Amino acid sequence: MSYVDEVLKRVKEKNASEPEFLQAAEEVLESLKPVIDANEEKFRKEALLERLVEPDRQIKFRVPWVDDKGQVQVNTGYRVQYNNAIGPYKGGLRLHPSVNIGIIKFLGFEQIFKNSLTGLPIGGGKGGSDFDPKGKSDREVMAFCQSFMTELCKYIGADVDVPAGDIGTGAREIGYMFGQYKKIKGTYEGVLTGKGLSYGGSLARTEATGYGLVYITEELLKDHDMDIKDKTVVVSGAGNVAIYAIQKAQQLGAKVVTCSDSTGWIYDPEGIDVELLKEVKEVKRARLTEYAAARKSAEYHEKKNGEHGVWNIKCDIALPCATQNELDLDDAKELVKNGVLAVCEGANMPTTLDATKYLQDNGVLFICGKASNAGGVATSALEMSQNSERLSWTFEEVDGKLQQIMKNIYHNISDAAKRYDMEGNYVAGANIAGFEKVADAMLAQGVC
Ligand code: NDP
Ligand code: 2IT
Repeated sequence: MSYVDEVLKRVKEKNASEPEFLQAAEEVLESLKPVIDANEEKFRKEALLERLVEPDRQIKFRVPWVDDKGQVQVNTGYRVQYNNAIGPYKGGLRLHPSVNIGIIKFLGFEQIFKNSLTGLPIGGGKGGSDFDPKGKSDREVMAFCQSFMTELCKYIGADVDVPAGDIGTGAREIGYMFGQYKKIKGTYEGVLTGKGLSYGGSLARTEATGYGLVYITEELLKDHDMDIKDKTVVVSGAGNVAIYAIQKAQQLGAKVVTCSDSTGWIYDPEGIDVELLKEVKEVKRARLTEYAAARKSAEYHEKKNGEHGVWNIKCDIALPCATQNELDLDDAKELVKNGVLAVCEGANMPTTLDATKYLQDNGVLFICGKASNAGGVATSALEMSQNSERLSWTFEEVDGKLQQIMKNIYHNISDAAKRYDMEGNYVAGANIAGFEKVADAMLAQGVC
């Protein structure tokens, strides 16, 4: 049995109750086969893959807090510090009722390769809690965040591990967590990214993931003699990534006709009104029914079981920006039937493995999240640089660096795929290019 198959078999036996982690591990290890096969003896002796799939440590803790009725609530908090071969652990905090250790591990594992692809010195980690911020008062969210940070602060630091936002964690939550860290530790340091602009945040971090996604999509199309201008785009999600992907795609002349949230989706043939969407989601924290109520051209569709809505709309480009496994094989078939040219992932692992294969087999240009959504964490690393030098760069400066980083990522993953005779396979290219730097650093640092 090959070294990769051997390790995959063991990973499956050891982590049978963690389907999302297994999915991520399978995708990465399978596509590393040509690289590993070429160095099999050395990598096996060094147990490189065994060390890569096992996190440095997993921290799990109780998060007690008091709700507005005076009732004590208890959630579970997690931080998985996966790999710090190339820099301090870096990755977001997800607050969603579906969070469990398998989900945090899949996200942390992906983060290792994504962070490597940015070209910046950041290792991989992820955390979060099964806390649901939806429907909670600001005071309840603050109580949760303070309790969460009271424990988490023991394990993080500007040179150790630097968390940030993810699903359910935005500027409000980061602010409460930063305040609590500062109060307990007594130091003012860049321990979190995605901070507000008045206390060390970076301009363009809010926009970075969505903008970066569109920049890499543009570069992909350009490389295939196409242009994003006048293309019809479908987007899923209506959160941080989706909103700024819609905004940038529209600025570049595309027409974005959908968005979605956890309860329903919008089809707006005249193009999504991004200012209205921001008002509904960022200011009111309301459902998309409010968008439809305020906009004549918009149709609202309630989400039905097993149906993902937006992928049935005819488009040139699809940008999944909500959550994992939201685009399955049926959706991929529908997209191909409707002539989709490119699918680029804004979310982490939104496309199932069989859907990915179907899209690739049918000639659709496909970039996986660890490359295409890396603009967020890359800009977080730029926030860390600004904090270290105690300076703030202009929006144009940060946005310019982001554009260059996304272009570099595209060309690096494209070149890596070509080097292993898999031209156009950007999934393999991303995994290989991300892996090479981490593997080199791990081998140089000895057995640790
Ligand atoms: P937000 O919480 O801002 O938005 C998530 C959006 O997805 C919401 O509109 C939410 O609906 C919708 N959604 C639909 N179904 C689900 C579900 N089952 N679970 C959770 N959300 C659902 O998160 P982000 O925009 O920050 O993140 C979106 C994706 O992008 C995630 O996969 C995240 O890991 C990834 N990502 C985020 C980065 C960042 O910088 N924020 C960077 C790189 C990747 P509703 O409004 O009803 O909650
Ligand atoms: O998935 C991701 O890359 C993020 N949620 C952003 C992480 C970060 O540290 O900015």
